[in-house]
Amino acid sequence: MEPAKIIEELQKRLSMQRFQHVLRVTETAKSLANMNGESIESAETAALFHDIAKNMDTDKMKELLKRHDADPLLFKFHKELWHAPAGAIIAREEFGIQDEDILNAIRFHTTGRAHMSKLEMILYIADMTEPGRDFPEVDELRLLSEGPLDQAMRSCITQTLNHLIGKQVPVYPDSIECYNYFVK
Ligand code: DGI
Ligand code: FE
Ligand code: FE
Ligand code: FE
Repeated sequence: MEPAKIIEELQKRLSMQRFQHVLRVTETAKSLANMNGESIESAETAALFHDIAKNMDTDKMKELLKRHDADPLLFKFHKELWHAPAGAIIAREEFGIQDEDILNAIRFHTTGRAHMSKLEMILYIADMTEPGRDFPEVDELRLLSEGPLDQAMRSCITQTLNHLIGKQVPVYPDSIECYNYFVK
């Protein structure tokens, strides 16, 4: 799908701040794809769609997920986790994206998971290290993102888990499985 068409649609659905984040993630993801011999076009499509459901009404998002047989466990966790699988559904149903790797990158961009593909890692790392992100550890993660993807991913998911545990919020099983997979 033409990036310009997706961008037009994003502007209708997202706040200006969120839209700008998506553009920065997209540039970061394309650069990571280029460095790692992965399809730049796939990285661009996955990144453009990744937060498309971020500003969606919570009840509508829940309804959409239920209609598409999402894992009921999701609803026992914070609604922050819902926009990722909802985004994958929207990309497929409304925009005709069929590439499973792209859809999985969108679906797992918030939690990560075990056995992530290169594209999935690229989107996760890009989302976390885009130039607008500002937390104490981000510069180290940016440096690591210039090296092997699995090593950068290990540090990113460790940072996420540390952050969640520091806040004493529940950690979704996919996030824990992701951590276990990458530290092994
Ligand atoms: O949508 P973004 O803000 O660009 O970033 P994101 O989709 O990676 O993360 C959204 C939020 O989800 C972020 O505040 C961290 C949180 N999160 C990630 N993994 C988990 C989680 N929250 C809980 N409760 N459990 C998780 O496993
Ligand atoms: Fe997100
Ligand atoms: Fe993220
Ligand atoms: Fe994001």
